[in-house]
Amino acid sequence: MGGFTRRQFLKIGGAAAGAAALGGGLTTRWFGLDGDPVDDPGTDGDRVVPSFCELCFWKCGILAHVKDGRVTKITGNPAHPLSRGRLCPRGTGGIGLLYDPDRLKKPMIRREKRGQQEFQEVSWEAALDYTAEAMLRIREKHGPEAMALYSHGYGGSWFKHLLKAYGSANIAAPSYAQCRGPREVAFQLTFGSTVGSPENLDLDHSRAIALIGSHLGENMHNTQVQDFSRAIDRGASLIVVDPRYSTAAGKARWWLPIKPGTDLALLLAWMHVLIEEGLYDRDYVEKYTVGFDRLKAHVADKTPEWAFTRTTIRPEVIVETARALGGARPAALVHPGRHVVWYGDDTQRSRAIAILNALLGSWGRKGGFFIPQALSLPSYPYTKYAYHPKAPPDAPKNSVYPLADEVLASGLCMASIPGTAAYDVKGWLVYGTNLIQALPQPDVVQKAIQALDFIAVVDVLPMEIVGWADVVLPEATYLERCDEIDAPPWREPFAAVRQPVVEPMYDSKPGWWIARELALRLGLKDYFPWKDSVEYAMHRVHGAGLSCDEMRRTGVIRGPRVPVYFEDGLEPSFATPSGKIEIWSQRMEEAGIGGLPDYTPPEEPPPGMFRLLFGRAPMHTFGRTSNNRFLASVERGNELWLNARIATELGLRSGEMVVCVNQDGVRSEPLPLKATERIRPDCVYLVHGYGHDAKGLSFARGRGASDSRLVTRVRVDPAMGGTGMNVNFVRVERAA
Ligand SMILES: Nc1nc2c(c(=O)[nH]1)N[C@H]1C(S)=C(S)[C@@H](COP(=O)(O)OP(=O)(O)OC[C@H]3O[C@@H](n4cnc5c(=O)[nH]c(N)nc54)[C@H](O)[C@@H]3O)O[C@H]1N2
Ligand SMILES: Nc1nc2c(c(=O)[nH]1)N[C@H]1C(S)=C(S)[C@@H](COP(=O)(O)OP(=O)(O)OC[C@H]3O[C@@H](n4cnc5c(=O)[nH]c(N)nc54)[C@H](O)[C@@H]3O)O[C@H]1N2
Ligand code: SF4
Ligand SMILES: [Mo]
Repeated sequence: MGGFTRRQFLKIGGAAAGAAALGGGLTTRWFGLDGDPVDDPGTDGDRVVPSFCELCFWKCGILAHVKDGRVTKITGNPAHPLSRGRLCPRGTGGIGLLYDPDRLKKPMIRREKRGQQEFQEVSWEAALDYTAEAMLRIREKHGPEAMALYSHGYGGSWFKHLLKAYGSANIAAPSYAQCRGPREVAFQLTFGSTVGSPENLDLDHSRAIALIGSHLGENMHNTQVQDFSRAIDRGASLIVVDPRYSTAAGKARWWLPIKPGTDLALLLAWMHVLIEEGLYDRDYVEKYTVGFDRLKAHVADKTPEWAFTRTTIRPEVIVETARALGGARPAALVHPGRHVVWYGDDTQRSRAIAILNALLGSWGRKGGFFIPQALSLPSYPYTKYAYHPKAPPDAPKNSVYPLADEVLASGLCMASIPGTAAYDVKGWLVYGTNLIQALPQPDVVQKAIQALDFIAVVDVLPMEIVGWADVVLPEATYLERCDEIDAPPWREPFAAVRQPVVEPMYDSKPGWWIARELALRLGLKDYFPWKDSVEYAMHRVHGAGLSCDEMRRTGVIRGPRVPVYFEDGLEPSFATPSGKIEIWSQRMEEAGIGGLPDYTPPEEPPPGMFRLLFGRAPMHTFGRTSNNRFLASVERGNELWLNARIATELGLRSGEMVVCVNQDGVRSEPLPLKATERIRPDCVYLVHGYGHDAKGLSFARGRGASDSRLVTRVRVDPAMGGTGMNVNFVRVERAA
């Protein structure tokens, strides 16, 4: 399938000839979203099946075009509010996953020592019996809580249900403590509501937007990038704060190449200017917030000059950008980011962002944060879980991280090393997460896995984690199965269905089937009373009084529009202890972290070393798409960004192969150098998700370098246990 040019590639899945454009905009194209949105995508296939995407976790509505039993192209469903007739490049590339020749094809059981990647193909019968027996043994010997589920991705719902029925609440995903946890905790503390996914950002109507690292356009969440592009086309002022000149910085009025790890100083100085110059929303602050006076005193000395010495951003730029935000309020938005586990003070930085938005009066306002609304679907009338699960080994009750409101993937991993936590975790069921690349500190992860009694992996590809499994359960891809209904809170309520487009290939099975078969073997039949997931999903749709036929025909049902802004009559309410927006947080104060965010300076890189930073590439989702030949035709590997002047000093040239060696002596795989003015001299940058060493990834293996390997240190957030990962330093050497 190789050999697409970027241009040809971007046409794929885009507008059919003559399709009606709904207002394209130059910037969406510049960011690489596919063609014009279409009303009627047309098809040269036999049929078109609506469903939703799983190439990332945004879940855009898709139309899968099928000819002679094969999926020929995937386009955006015009009726679906998260795609509006468009997909990001990855979404169109789902075919590359479906027809990936390296897919897991049969259940397998480990033959050699754990981690040697040697397996024997077995029947489903044998694999399921083996798994169920191991789970029963663990429950009998150690209690149900000794079994943990790691689950990322939408098909995981069946396994979560299974594990709760089995008796364990130890269910985690790296998308919390390794991703957006601090943000969710901070917004919950401040506004009484998380930002969630998809985020409730009204970028579409914003007149000023500040991005703190969030590299929209490389971070390609479809609707968000569409809205962002529209705001730029309409002339919104864009402020990009990033040590690296990101794709978004290329569209910005101000690029603030901040010294990594010092954002809190900038955020406090912005507050200082907004308050000092009376640019904040006085009415809003008076009516809806508590703690403003304390904040005012707190930031009185956080002048732009003070911040300059920490951030290296010139005072006049700090003042100008603060005025741009203040002048556009309430249609002004400081983006809360998504992957925010950077330096260990991340809940505090996210709180500072939340407070800034409160000063701008943007929560609940047009051009700020809309208040999302969900379509209510009754849950399936299951038997109640008959369990009193033990708190996770590092749960709030055990008081390790007082404000964690989800189980920590890193915590469960730690607890698998015997004797390190309140109790030991002995078994892992891993669904849709490549923990080897997703969790920090590879040596800890390996030690944990080696100590387990049992590990089973449900995946679609032979990723690194699969190589560590005792038993491998090959799942059918999202194009071959039905999952839970998707009805997230959003700008307008909706519910969408995922339905099989084609039959499962090889001997792969849908997750619902695997979970149900395990349940039958675990004596949990009552918890899976339905015949299949379609019956389950349609039961919920029908229960909400919606038409199952319409749902299956169009893929999505949209509820009535309801007010999502305070100015449209939505009654402001904040689910915080005070019932107001908490600028000063009693809970943070009581946790000993401080009721208001405080700046602490980051550790400096040792001489000759650079801070290691990483992020996303528009064509890829982490490492899960690097074996996708369709997507890799555009981006084949990663490069190491290094400041051009530093490269010259080191005698290194663009294009030559280099390796990174971190503070603990860990070496990366070789990768090409990108010497560029677009990054500060004190850090280096690479795209996450490369450097695969799994034997079965015949395409991705050996391409590029893995940042995960170099993240041997973390700084843990004392509020919620997030693992700050931007705290590693590397030397750059010419590859041998
Ligand atoms: N194409 C694509 N899109 C994706 C994903 C994907 O895999 N592929 N993944 C999705 C997921 S799960 C997530 S969580 C998001 C992540 O996307 P974001 O939340 O946007 O990611 P971050 O890792 O926070 O941002 C990386 C950027 O932060 C900058 N940065 C690093 N350190 C600092 C610092 O100290 N200060 C500042 N101001 N900037 C800094 C880096 O230079 C880089 O540009 O992307 C989502 N979108
Ligand atoms: N060093 C470093 N670590 C990071 C990050 C980073 O930038 N750098 N980013 C962090 C962030 S923001 C996040 S959200 C996490 C994400 O980390 P993960 O949760 O690991 O996400 P993915 O890398 O998408 O892993 C997806 C896994 O699911 C499999 N998969 C794909 N589709 C299906 C399916 O339909 N069914 C099943 N059963 N499996 C499927 C893939 O083959 C792959 O093994 O990683 C975090 N960890
Ligand atoms: S943002 Fe892209 S990859 Fe993610 S769900 Fe939407 S189309 Fe799929
Ligand atoms: Mo993430």
